[in-house]
Amino acid sequence: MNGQHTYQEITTQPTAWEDALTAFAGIAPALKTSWQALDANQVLFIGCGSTHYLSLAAAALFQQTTGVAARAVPSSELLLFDKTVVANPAKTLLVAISRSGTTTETITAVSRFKQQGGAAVWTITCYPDSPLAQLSDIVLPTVAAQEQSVAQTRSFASMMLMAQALAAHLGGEDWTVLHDLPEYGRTLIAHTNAPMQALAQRTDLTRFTFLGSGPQFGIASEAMLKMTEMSLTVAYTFHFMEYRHGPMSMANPEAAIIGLLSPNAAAHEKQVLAEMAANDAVTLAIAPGGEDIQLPANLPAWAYPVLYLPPLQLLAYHRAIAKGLDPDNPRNLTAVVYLDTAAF
Ligand code: F1P
Repeated sequence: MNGQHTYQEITTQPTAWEDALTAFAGIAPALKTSWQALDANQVLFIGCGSTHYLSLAAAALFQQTTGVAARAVPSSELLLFDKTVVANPAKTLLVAISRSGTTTETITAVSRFKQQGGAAVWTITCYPDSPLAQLSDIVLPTVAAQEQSVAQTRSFASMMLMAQALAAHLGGEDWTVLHDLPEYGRTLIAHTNAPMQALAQRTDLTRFTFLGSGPQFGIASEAMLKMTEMSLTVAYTFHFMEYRHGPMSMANPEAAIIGLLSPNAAAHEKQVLAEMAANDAVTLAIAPGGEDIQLPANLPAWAYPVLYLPPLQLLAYHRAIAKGLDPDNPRNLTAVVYLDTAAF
């Protein structure tokens, strides 16, 4: 049956989330001590594909909670344009995110950063014995999230949750609030599977646009990549307020516009969706405390990013199945991209 690994990995992911939080609890004290000793003035998050998009969300959260400048770039940017992304390696913490821990661009970028005197390298990965982990000063492991499917689902969510715990903890917040999320995840999967299948099966919808801002932009980007990888459907990502500046020319009855509403800018974000619905686009809001897909209300902002993922992953999965495709083996893709390191 098509997509059996993907479906199983999406629907069981809250258990992997619990494993990630258990692992985090074991290393939380050392992380705080190492962070304080580093005295970094920049934190750079890197990854490739899905894990680049994870890095975008992680960097936004990290700066928001710690007040330290944080940004995210694809591993290839650090590799090929290092002077555009790192001002002072000796004051920079590099956080590498990689499901496999074997992606050539990420490993090579980390090695180069260390050669340049980078202050420290921390890695979030599903494989704590991987080559990337061996290059790192600290590893944040999400072992239970290892998966068979090429498309990242529970691995992404578990690594995202690890990044959320890291941002909260180093920002002086009570990260243990996150222990409530696996149960919220189970409820979301149970409640959204059928409506996401119905939306995915709408053959009148030919394009999917995902809108997100702040930490949600990285999650919206991952939703776009899942829809692209798994179902070969045209998908776009924009910051909410950017959609009016050109892309909304595509808002019409063939367009599905999925808004990842934030805890703190929802009024502005809802207005964008309302304008697109007025152009006869099909809109759907995933929102803390309300709208079409309801997330729990009153959580701290840094708790939300992982919660948007289950419905968005289910949407992409069901779209692939509706098109007779196998999301376990997306066309042209392999689980890891290996390149000739001699080329760099
Ligand atoms: C990075 C990556 C994935 C992508 C595909 C190919 O892998 O680009 O993000 O979805 O599976 O590899 P990793 O460094 O996170 O293992």
